[in-house]
Amino acid sequence: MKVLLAGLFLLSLPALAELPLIPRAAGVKESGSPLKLAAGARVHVADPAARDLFLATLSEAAGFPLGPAPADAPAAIQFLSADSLPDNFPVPAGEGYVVRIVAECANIHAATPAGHFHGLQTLAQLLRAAERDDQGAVLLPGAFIVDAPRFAWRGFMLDESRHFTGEAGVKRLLDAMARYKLNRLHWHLTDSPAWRIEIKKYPALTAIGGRGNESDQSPDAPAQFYTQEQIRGIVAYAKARHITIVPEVDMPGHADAAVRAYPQHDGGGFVQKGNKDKWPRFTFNPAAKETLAFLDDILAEVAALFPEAGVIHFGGDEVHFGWHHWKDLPEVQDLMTKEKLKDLAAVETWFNRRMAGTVNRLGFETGGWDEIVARELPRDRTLVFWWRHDKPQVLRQALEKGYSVVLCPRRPCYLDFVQHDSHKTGRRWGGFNPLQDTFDFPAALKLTPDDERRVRGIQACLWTETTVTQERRDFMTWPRLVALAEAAWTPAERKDFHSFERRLPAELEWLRAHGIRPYDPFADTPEVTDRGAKPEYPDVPE
Ligand code: TNX
Repeated sequence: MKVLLAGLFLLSLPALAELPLIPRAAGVKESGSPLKLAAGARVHVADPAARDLFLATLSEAAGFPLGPAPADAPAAIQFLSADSLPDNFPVPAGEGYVVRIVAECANIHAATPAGHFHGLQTLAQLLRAAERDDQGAVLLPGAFIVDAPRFAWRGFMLDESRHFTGEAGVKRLLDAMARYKLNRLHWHLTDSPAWRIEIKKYPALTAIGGRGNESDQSPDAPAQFYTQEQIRGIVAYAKARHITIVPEVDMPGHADAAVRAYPQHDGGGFVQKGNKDKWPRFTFNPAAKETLAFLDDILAEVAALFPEAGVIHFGGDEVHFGWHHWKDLPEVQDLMTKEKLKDLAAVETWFNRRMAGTVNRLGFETGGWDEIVARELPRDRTLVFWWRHDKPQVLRQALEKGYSVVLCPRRPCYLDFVQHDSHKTGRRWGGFNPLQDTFDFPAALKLTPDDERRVRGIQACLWTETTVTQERRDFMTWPRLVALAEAAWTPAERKDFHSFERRLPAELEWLRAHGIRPYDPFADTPEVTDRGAKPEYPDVPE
C-alpha cells in the first residue's frame, strides 16, 4: 500500500530534465526547491567509521570543505535510515537509496551502508556539476531521486599476471569503480606468465613464479606481486568503498608460473600444431595427492585473505588445450582405474569437484569460467562466468541447469578488444567492442524474466597481454567501464545511449583529474598502443 501511494505521489511530480549522473538513476522527479550550500556546511554521517571518506568525497566534489555535524543537530546533508522517509516515498532496500534535495537540506535515505554509499556518490556527482553563485556557493537542483541497481553483481576483472598493475593503480581503479557504483573487482592473480599473490607456505610461488610478464620472460626479471599485507590493505580499501574483491587462482590450467616454482606439480603442457610446446607447464597434475594438498593449502591462505569475498574463483578454463600429457602421468592412470573415469574430461570433472569441495568447505561459493558447466558442480554453490560469446548454448545450459551466472562474453565485455575500427592493437573476433555495444549489453541476449533471476550480474574483463603500460590499460578500460557500469545499474527501460553520450564528457574530465587516461570517443584521441612500450615495474624498489 505504502509503495503504491508513494508511486502515485512521485508520479504526480514533473520529471526532472537530465541530471548529471552516471549511472543514470532509476527515477528522478523535481522537488521544486534548490538547495544552496556554502563552505563549512555540515554533514551528518551515521557511521563514524565512514565519516572521513564521506566528508572528503563531498568536499572534493563541492570544491570547498564541508564539516561534520554535531550529534543530533540538523545538518545540510544528512544520511538517514530508510524508515525515516515521509510516508509517500518507497522504502529503499539493499543497495537502493532515496535522495531528497529540498531548500533546507539534502537527505540520503537507505537501509544499508552500501545504500548510503551509493547515495553519497550520487550527491558527489551532483555537487561537482552544480552551478555556483558569485560567492562560490553551490546550487543543487531540487530533486527526489529513487534509485536501486538492476544487477547485484556489477564487476570488473583485472588480469594481473600478463602485466602487473600494482597497489597504487588498483586503488585508483577502486576509487573510480566506486564512483560508478561498481561493486565487484574480480582479481585474476595467477596465470601462465606470473603468480602475483604471496602464499606464506610456498614462498617460491612469488619469488620465482612472480618474475616476468607477457613481454619480459627473462629469468632475472624482477618479481612483482602483492604481499599479504598489501592485499589486506587493498581489501580494506575496497570494503570502505563497498566493493568486494573476488580472488581468482586459476587451475588446473594456466598454471605455468606456479609449476615453474614447484615443478613437482607439473601436469604437462600446451601442445601446438607441429608438436611444439608453447606453454610446456600449462597444467597442474590433477591427480597427485601432493599437488591436491598444495592447492588446498593455497586456497586456505586465499580464503583467509579475502574472508568476505563470498566467492573464490578457481578458473577452470581452457584445460583441454594443455591436458595431453595427463594420460602419461601414473597418478592420473591410477585415478582413472580407481574411479572408473573413461577419459580426460572425466579427470577434469573429478579434479574440479575435488577442488570445489575445498572452496565450499572453506565457506565460499566456487566461481569458474563457463567450461565448468560440464563439470557437475553443486548448483547452489557455484557461480558460472559465461565468457564464450560464440557459445550461447553454454549460457543456455548454465541457466537451464540452475546455475547462477555472471555475464562477461568476450563481445562486448572484453576490454582487450579494440573499441574503434581505426585501432590497430588489441583483439577482434568478427568485429570489435565499441562503446555503444558495451553500453547496450545485455539487451541483445534477450534474457527472459526467468533468466534474469539466475543472472547475478555483468562484468567487463581486462586481459592484459596487449596492455604493457598503465596508460594503455587506462585507454582500453575507460570509458567502456563507465558504459558497463550504467548497463549494470540502470533499469533497461531507462537506458538511452544519446543521453549517456551527453553525460559522459564530464566523467572523462573526472577520470583525467584522477590520474586516469581514458580514450576520448568525442575527440577520437590517438590510439595508445603497446608497440615498442617497455613493461613498467611499479612496486619494485629501484
Ligand atoms: C581467453 S577468458 C582467456 C584468457 C585470455 C583472453 C584474452 C578466459 C577464461 N581465458 O586467458 O587472456 O582470452 O582475450
